[in-house]
Amino acid sequence: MKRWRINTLGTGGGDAASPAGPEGRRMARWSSGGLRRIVPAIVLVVTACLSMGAQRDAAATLLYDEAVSGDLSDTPAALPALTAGSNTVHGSVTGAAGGDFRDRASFIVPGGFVLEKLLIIEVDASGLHQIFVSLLEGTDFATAATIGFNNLAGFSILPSDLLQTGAAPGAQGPGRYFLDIGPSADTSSSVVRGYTLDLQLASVPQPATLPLLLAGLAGLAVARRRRSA
Ligand SMILES: [Ca+2]
Repeated sequence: MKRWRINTLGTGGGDAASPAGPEGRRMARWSSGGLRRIVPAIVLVVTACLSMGAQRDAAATLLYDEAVSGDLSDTPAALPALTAGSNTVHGSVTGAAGGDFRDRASFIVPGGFVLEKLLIIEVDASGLHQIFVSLLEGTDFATAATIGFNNLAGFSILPSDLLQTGAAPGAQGPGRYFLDIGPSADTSSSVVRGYTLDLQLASVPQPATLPLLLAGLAGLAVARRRRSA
């Protein structure tokens, strides 16, 4: 590990090597007042950066893993509640009909949030991306309408955002949604096609907070003008 050595500046007048005159006084000021002011500021910035990183990490949730919670089947299972940030779903399908031919699941986008991205971040099928992912919206799967579809046959560039491919429906507001995942090519082959999806949930500013914010800013401006008058 590399060691950093900090050259401390003279703290008193006893060091013969310390420059005298204005230069010396300037350095002395740096060592006493300047450093005292700067060091807490640096600590604050570093702490803020670290805590931001921690929040990002905390926002990455493994929402569902077939290896842990069981195979998703033709009947859509309700996924756990999404949280703001990344919500990953990890599973696999095969091409053999009657086997693990479909993975279906439902999830809710709660009020005040949007599904900002639906990323297909990983597909494992011997280098071939032979799956499709559909996003549907509705109260139940039988009548739900398809709003996004991504067919990953062949070599696709990942991650791929389903909300920005095909018809590119864009961010989706509050409601009930369904995922429908299956093999898109070589459908008679029993090769296992693993996948990882990332459902990215983002909060939207409430319309009521904007007028409040503007009123607060206007109040501050008036108060400042009165004070200066
Ligand atoms: Ca599965």
